[in-house]
Amino acid sequence: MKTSQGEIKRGHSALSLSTGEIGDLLRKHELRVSILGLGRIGLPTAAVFAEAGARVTGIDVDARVVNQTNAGESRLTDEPGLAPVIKRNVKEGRLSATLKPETVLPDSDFIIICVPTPVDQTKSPDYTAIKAVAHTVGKSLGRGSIVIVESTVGPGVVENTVGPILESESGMKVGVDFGLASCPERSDPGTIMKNMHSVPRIMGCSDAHAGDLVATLYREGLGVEVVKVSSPKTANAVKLTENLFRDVNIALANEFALLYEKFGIDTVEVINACATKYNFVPHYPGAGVGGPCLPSNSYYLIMEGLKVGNIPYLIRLAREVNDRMPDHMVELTSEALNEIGKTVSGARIAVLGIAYKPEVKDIQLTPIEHIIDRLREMHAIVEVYDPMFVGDKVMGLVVHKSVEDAVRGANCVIIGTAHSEFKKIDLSSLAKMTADRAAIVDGRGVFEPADAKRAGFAFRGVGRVASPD
Ligand code: SAJ
Repeated sequence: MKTSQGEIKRGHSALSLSTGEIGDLLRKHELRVSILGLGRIGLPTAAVFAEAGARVTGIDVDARVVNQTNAGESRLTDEPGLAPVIKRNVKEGRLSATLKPETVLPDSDFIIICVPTPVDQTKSPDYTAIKAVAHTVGKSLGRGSIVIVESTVGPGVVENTVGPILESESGMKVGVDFGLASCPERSDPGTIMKNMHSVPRIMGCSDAHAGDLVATLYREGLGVEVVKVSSPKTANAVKLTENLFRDVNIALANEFALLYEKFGIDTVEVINACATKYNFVPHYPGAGVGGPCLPSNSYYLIMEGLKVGNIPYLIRLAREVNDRMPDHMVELTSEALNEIGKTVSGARIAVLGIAYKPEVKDIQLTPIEHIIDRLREMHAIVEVYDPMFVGDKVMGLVVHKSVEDAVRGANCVIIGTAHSEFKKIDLSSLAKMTADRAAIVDGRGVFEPADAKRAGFAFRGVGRVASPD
């Protein structure tokens, strides 16, 4: 329904819609979607729903993000395909952003929460942001709206924390006056726009009809399969299970690596050979596990386990194994330098790659930060290069503009991130740039040990066979 001013006033309550009307309203640009949190997940989510025809308003507390979005720009420069979608939809009036949730939430059909849920220093989940957002939404919640939590939280947090806050602030009842669902984000930073249209979504809602409407929103809006599960807590359990499966298996690969190094066995060779078996899921050893997801997701489950007196063992031990890998990298660096008659103290060490994973401009909980800190404490002279951070000042260091600038005269080169650029490095050329006899410590399986040794480097790699033969 359009008012005389052309502004759409919600002439319907989302809960009163039939699933068949969702597609119609999308095509008529009359479905109103609000996204809380315009970060790595929220901004692409806002963009793709606007592209699907919804009238989307992004809500954030950061004026820079709001202004950038309204200018049709995106600070997520490492998400291919995102910028043009934002630009087009802002220009066509389907995407905007605001600092004032109260101006849009009352008229929103769907309200999608995409705020961060980090863990604090004590490894406890910090739900401050999502609780604050729940209060904000509750205060402006319109009857019939449907709230969707995409943020990763422990099983039960949506039902037992978010829901009661929404009810107390709004005076309304979940499942009666408004809907509440979990549809955890499932995107891989760096390929989010592709994932948004390809990765099936897991959705759990306490109310069947609201759940059907949410499933239809994602199916029609994103064109993805939606797997409906029996409750929000089940959806959150799925998200954590898939991420903790990954963290535990990476830890297992790291445990093999710590062992096979001592046996003179190449762990990467072993894992690649295992991967020829139909039911083996390959994971690889490395310098450590970083990013906004894996290092923290385990603690959401542990926190909920604590509440019921069941503290998981394996996922906690896996975190300990993975968290030990940066220190292992420092040990490997010391060993490699000793092989060429040097010590860490006084050595020039070039760290190639600080991002937590390849091709993303993101150092959240990157294990490389701990490695750099330790090496500097040991009085090494550390230089860094990362193609995603050229010229930036991070971890107290200015990122060089090239591999050559960082490695010139270095006694040791550390590979911290498997950026595709590093896989193209010619090792004999590298040997001419570094100091006379230098070392390589490969934290991400970028080089073959034999190639590094052939180029004259003292070589160590996580899980790899050390030089000399
Ligand atoms: N890592 C290893 N060995 C491996 C794989 C990864 O050491 O075999 C390290 C990476 O270097 C990185 C960390 O683990 O430091 C995390 O890697 P990741 O590939 O899991 O990257 P994330 O954290 O961006 O994971 C996200 C997750 N997506 C969501 O939570 C929605 C994860 O579930 C996905 O599996 C992953 O993207 C993906 O690859 O799609």
